[in-house]
Amino acid sequence: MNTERSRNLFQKAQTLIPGGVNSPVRACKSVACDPLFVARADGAKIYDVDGNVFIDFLASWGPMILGHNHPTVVAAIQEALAHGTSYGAPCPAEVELAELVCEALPSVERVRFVSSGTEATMSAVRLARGYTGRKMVVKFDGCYHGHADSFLVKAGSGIITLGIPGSPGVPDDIVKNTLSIPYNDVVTLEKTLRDASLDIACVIVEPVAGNMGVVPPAPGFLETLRALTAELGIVLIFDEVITGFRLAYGGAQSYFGIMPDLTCLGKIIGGGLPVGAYGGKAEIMAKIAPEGPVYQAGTLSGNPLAMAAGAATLKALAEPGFYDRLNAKAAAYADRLAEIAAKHLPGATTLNRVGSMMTTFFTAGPVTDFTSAMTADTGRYAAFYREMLAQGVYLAPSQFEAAFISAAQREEDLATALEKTEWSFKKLPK
Ligand code: KE4
Repeated sequence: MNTERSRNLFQKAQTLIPGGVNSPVRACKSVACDPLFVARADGAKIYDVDGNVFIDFLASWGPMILGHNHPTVVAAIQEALAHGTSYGAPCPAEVELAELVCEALPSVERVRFVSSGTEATMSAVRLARGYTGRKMVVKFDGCYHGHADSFLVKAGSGIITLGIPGSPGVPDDIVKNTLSIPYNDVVTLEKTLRDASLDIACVIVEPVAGNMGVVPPAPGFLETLRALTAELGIVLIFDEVITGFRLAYGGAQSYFGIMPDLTCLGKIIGGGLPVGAYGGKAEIMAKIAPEGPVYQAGTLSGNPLAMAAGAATLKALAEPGFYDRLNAKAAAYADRLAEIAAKHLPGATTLNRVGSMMTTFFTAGPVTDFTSAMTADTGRYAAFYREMLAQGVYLAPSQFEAAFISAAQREEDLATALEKTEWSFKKLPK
């Protein structure tokens, strides 16, 4: 595969941008290859600057559930563009997207838009602390909620991918107010939440973990979490930056029937443009400035182009049967993928899937939490990733991320990807 232009661009980028990338996991360090520079994307395909074509399973880390360049999303952005790009003032598009989000998510009565998932989660935690007057934040090992100081404690995504224990620059004074406990461990969860000395403001959870690879909630885990936080007056925050509008039109909270107090969103609700959001109970959201005293702000919050892209995306996702079709396609693909893996690496892989998000772990499994996820053979995943890339299939450059099925992938795309998967498994050292 010719990658000359990417190599030249990467060389120049590294003289200007730390690691040559604007987000660490894109540097492909954990899969031991240099990143390809993308020229364009369309439908189910990614095209790099050297003319190589890939079937895309990264979906820009989740947002591109419709596929790239969806005609109605592009048209909505183009129409908005004709009216300007940013006003720094309220605009009708913000109200339209807010209405779509509040109608879609059963627990969200009021919503505030920001420009990234990180902004959404950091604001939700500040709000929970302001609302309860308490300090401690409880998160789960391997879950990632963006890069705000409070969250860089045993976090997932790029933190485990790069093997960073936490992050320098986060003062102990901040870290001491974040407690990370094992995902899916209801005994530790109950013991922790009932410890009155901890002064817990909130628990933030990925209702389906996507940042240690895909790890579903164990039966009863979310139910226990909801019951305990309700009993103890602790704010329950669902970080649905990945699962929001991914698992169902109503997100994980509809998929599992568990209602959080606050929900964080990102990725899909921007339709590929920068949007995050946090929302939930009106009583809690009323504490946010200018209505209440908890401050949060943003120059590009509610950006008209991003709002238009988000609204067009949600309207397309609201089509009857969209998720039934997407999740059925994902299930069929995952079944074949698991068969191929078991045939070529018997007892050495395990596939976790919820809806259209999945991870093939290179370990016997089961993978139910951070500790079991960490048994994965990241060297073998890296070899698999490189072979799949050479075969024209674009996966997440990390064992600890998700692969996504999109509406744009046709049966022939998935059939081709499965052929390439079998070829790649055959080439892996046993
Ligand atoms: P952003 O600030 O990256 O928009 O969102 C942070 C975030 C919050 N919550 C969850 C559950 C998330 O998955 C994320 C970001 N996801 C990672 C990949 N899993 C983004 C990719 C990257 O960091 O480059």
